[in-house]
Amino acid sequence: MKRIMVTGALGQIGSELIVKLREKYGSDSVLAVDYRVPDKDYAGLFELADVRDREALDRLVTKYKIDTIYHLAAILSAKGESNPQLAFETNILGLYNVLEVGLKHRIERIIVPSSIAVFGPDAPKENTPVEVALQPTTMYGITKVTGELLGNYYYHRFGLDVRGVRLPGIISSETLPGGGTTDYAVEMFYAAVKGEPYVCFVRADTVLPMMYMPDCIKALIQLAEADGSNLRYRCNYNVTAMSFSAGELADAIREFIPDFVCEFKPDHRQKIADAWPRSLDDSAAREDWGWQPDYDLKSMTKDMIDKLRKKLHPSK
Ligand code: NAD
Ligand code: AKB
Repeated sequence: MKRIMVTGALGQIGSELIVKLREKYGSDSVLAVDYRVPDKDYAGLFELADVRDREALDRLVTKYKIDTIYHLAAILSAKGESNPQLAFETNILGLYNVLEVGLKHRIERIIVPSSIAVFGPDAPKENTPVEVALQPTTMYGITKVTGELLGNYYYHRFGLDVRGVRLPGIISSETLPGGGTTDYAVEMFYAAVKGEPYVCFVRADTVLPMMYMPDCIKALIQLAEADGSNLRYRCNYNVTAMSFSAGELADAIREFIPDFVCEFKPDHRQKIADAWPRSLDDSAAREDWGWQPDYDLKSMTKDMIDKLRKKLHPSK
């Protein structure tokens, strides 16, 4: 029986990853951990812990005999720029604690998502390769580069099986995003389905790589289960599904909700978006562990709108 712990389990990705892992491995095999108190109707194993507290993590790994950790607890790009010290402590010290506890208990596998935020403004914008100089200009990006390097180090130095993908912006209907630069893509859908206008915080011509949540969950679990001997990289696989501009997203939504009104008023987050790639080369993930996304802009837009209509207007 697998014994999986997911940190940051109440977040945008964690809340949906937990459901999939529980379907796959059984409810009793998956422990959700976060430092926020869940809703009172939260179902399944849950423990409160701060990833900056190594002893707390150690206690949980011992108590539940954990063999696999999906480490998702983090502070994302926009929130990280408003509190860089918190981003450093959470993302770097939190990961260091997870790796040290993993090493102490000889955990079988640790999965740590990285991000397109590892790339800086000097990296090629189109079809950005895995191996390129990483010179991020945000604290979030700096913590993500450090996370990749630490994961690689623990693998090569200690044989700890750490793996990770560089995720693009993730779009989902279940849990709102937690303070990133790509949040506009999710917020646009919510506004459109509520029948409200939306003021987008990046320019209409801002293009970023994106992915729908079912593909994100698929990528994380597929990499976790991949044959390690096929992996050329450990913590820095590029993965992507689609690239579109903020204006193209508004147009795609208008195919289903024709009267949706979207204005574009860039704020401080424009600079972060401008420093990131417009598209990624994810051929290594496709070759090494069979990565293949299921959703494109059109199929994602339809599914997002169907799901949000049911969630926000259940009686219609
Ligand atoms: P999120 O902000 O939605 O959720 C993070 C969760 O971590 C929250 O529930 C928060 O309460 C928890 N958390 C924060 N600090 C903590 C601490 N000290 N101790 C315990 N829990 C803590 O983030 P997400 O979007 O679910 O991202 C998960 C991972 O995926 C992160 O590593 C992020 O960098 C990466 N990622 C996300 C995206 C995206 O678009 N969502 C894109 C690229 C990479
Ligand atoms: C963010 O915008 O910070 C995240 C990410 C791409 O890492 N969504």
